[in-house]
Amino acid sequence: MTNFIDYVKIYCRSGKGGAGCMHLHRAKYLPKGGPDGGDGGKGGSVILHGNRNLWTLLHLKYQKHIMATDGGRGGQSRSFGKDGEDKIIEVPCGTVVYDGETGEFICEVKEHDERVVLLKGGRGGLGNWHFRTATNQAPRYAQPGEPAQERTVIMQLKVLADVGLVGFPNAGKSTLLSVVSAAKPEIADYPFTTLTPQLGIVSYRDGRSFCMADIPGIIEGASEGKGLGLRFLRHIERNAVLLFMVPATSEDIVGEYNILLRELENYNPELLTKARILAISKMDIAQPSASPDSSASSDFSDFSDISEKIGIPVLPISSLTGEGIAALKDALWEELNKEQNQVIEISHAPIDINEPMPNDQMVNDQINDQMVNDQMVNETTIYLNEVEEEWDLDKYKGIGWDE
Ligand SMILES: Nc1nc2c(ncn2[C@@H]2O[C@H](COP(=O)(O)OP(=O)(O)OP(=O)(O)O)[C@@H](O)[C@H]2O)c(=O)[nH]1
Ligand SMILES: [Mg+2]
Repeated sequence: MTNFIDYVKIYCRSGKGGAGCMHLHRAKYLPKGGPDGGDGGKGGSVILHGNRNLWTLLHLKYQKHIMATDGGRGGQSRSFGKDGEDKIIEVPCGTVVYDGETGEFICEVKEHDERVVLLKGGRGGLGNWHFRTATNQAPRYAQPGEPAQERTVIMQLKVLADVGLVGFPNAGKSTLLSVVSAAKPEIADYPFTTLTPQLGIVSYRDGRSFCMADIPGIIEGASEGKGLGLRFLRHIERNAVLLFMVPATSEDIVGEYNILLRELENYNPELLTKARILAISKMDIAQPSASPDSSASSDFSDFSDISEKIGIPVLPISSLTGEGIAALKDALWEELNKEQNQVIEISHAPIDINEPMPNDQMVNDQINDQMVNDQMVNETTIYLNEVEEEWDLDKYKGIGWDE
């Protein structure tokens, strides 16, 4: 569980453009050879690149700075400066980028191989050769390069899955994932067993399959930060269908369902536009209810009254005995293939930048132990030791750029 990182904060900077060259050609027999200063090179850009082989932002965890290189200066004899090198950041599909200072949404990378320019490199300045005119045959100025762009960004991973599991701790979410897919999530009889989202591929009939995400349990108040809920709620933003889960042993199934629904709504009201199914889990240990007004039905196979009340399909299941699992898969598959459920777009509300670096408190220690000797740390050390070059526009004073 320790290596799932879905939140990183990184300072990024593109390369500035190289300055154009101011040079007047002189040779023994050509004392007034004219201007021949070449152009500066383009600064490197910082580019995000979607990579479906990545499932977390772990590889960026220790990366505090990512900087593309500057363009080279132009030279005499109209020689061009070298272009700066782009910095490509490999990210898992589903990475959303926010401004680290304002929390505003900047961009997202959804598909494999998708490239998004996060910060553009500065253009190189023109050499003085470009500025020769009939009236000014020896221009003594050249353009400076365009400045670099810099920004501190927060990257969040929002897992892309077809079905997201929503339920209180201990509802049996991980157990379900373990029986419908090859995933091996931790399962135990205490709340908050699952601390990080897990994905599993559920194989369906005829070689078809869909992806299911198990997220940590949600409790009342999760949308305000209670429990582990809030920081993981974003992982269901991208799901097409939400599978709610309430154990059959619950005293008030509808009540629990409504609490979960309210938490999602508080977090992002758009979540309620997604298709929902309610699975009543642990049917094998359910007891017939004596009290007639309890929501737990005395006839176990019939949850139509609940279904009617909440307006979504309700299916009883037991991960232990396998009861109802096939029917549940059918229902999920049906929902996934409905036209209106295809679109899983959702707008990314600005984030609260004061939210503590989520995984830090929880997983930091384990990760530190695990990775101190890891190459990733060594790589970062280089970054941290790198001396930041002062970049100062004063040296271009009086020439070129419109001030
Ligand atoms: N009898 C029975 N027990 C179940 C069933 N499904 C899950 N359990 C038990 O319920 C307990 C909790 O299951 P988990 O799958 O870990 O629950 P979870 O919803 O993932 O819980 P968190 O990760 O803490 O949110 C475990 O002891 C499971 O063995 C079921 O269908 N029948
Ligand atoms: Mg779990």
